[in-house]
Amino acid sequence: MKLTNQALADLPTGVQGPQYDHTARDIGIVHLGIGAFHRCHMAVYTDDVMAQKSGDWRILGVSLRSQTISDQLNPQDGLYSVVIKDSSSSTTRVIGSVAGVLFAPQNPQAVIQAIAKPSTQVVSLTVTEKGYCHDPATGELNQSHPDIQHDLADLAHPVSAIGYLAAGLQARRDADAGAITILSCDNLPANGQTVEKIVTKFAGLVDVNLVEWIGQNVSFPSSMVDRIVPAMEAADKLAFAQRTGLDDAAVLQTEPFTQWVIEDSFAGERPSWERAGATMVSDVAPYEDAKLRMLNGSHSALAYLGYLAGFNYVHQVMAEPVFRQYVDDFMRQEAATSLHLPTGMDIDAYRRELQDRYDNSALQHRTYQIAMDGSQKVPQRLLGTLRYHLANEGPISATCIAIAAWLRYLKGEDERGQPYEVQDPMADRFTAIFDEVTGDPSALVDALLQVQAVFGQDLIINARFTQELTYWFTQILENGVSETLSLYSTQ
Ligand code: CS2
Repeated sequence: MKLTNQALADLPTGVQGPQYDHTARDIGIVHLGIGAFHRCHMAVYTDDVMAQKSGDWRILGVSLRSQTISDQLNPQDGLYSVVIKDSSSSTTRVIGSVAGVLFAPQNPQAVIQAIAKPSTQVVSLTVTEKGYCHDPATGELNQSHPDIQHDLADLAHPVSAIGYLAAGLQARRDADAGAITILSCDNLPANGQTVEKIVTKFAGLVDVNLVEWIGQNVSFPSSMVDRIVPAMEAADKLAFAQRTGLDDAAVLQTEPFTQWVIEDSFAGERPSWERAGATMVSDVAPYEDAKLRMLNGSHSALAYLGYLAGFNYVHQVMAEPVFRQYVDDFMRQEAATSLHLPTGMDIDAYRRELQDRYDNSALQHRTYQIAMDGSQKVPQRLLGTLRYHLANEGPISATCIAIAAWLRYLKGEDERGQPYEVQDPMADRFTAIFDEVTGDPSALVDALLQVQAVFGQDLIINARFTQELTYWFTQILENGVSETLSLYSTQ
């Protein structure tokens, strides 16, 4: 049975449909980058709110690059199933909050007009770190980014999320459609301020008056988002269809855990997400830093070390004692101690909970998936921790091992000599460095640290850091990850 509005009356046992008449609700949110994460996170919170309360908060999804999602969701009336799994149980629900999906390249004006529509109160984003077209080390707009260059020249047909936001806000101003909130839900520090800075900078380059209008009419709250959502594979979809008899091209799977901390500064209306478990605060920064350094930092460490050593999934890496101990040390001794914690947060309990989440073998979360786009992730996941301890003479070995593993991963060949594609917007630059630099490992480290968009200017001149990093990079290169972690554990 194909999943559509009609099928809801007759869902298989064990699959729960929306608990409200979703077809009677209108759109109040435009979401840029409607991938798996958004559909297991904000769309679920919004679905929960609408089940409890009236309000027109359905989401119009926008896909900026891939037509797959619109092709999957539109024939299903926007409906999709979410399977929530841990090692012992699994529950399935159908989400009704997504009204449909626009494939942006097919009709850019439709996206711009949707942002300009008075009933749209929130434009949210999950476009991943690289979607901000910024310099990861500084958070500033990268004006030479090809997508930004394109959008500066032709804002009627944008290609970047930043271009769409600027064009949409311009149209909204011209239509006198009132205040609006831009809500970033990506794993970036101060994501609200970051997108504000980037959009405002871009706006100033195309339409000076727009900058003033944005200042008066648009708010950019920050938010911390958390839920592990592995990419769905064909085999998983097939297994779902066989188990339930439901034909759902857009089914997703995720973990039970979910968290959303939102800065409560909205320019217009918003759904009461707190009713669905979101936490509204005045300052998200302590939550965001804790999540980025503890979860995402350890995730990236596990991904690079684990992938190089031949592990496909996070739970497999966690099952190896020497890796598990390393991750525990990384979090306990270096990430946790670098933080200014949110009031009342029990960081030890948080660490243990993260380890339990990584152990979830039902998720099948690929190390290769997390390893993607390191140049955009490493600064906020690892370098903040590093800089803190360099300034305070704290421990840096575990963080240096994680950075060394990333640099080694950029070689594009694992420890068994198997080549793989390094998926990263800066991959060409890294490949050229590995091709051109010969000599001892320190020459490679030196060349890689010169990539200022990642490392800034301060780290390459810090002798404590360069020596420690070179030491661990050489160990990993010459002796492999497992031996390196064993060596680390004896220190
Ligand atoms: C992961 C994140 O792929 C990655 O880089 O670290 O997507 C992670 O699963 C989420 O941030 C969890 O909230």
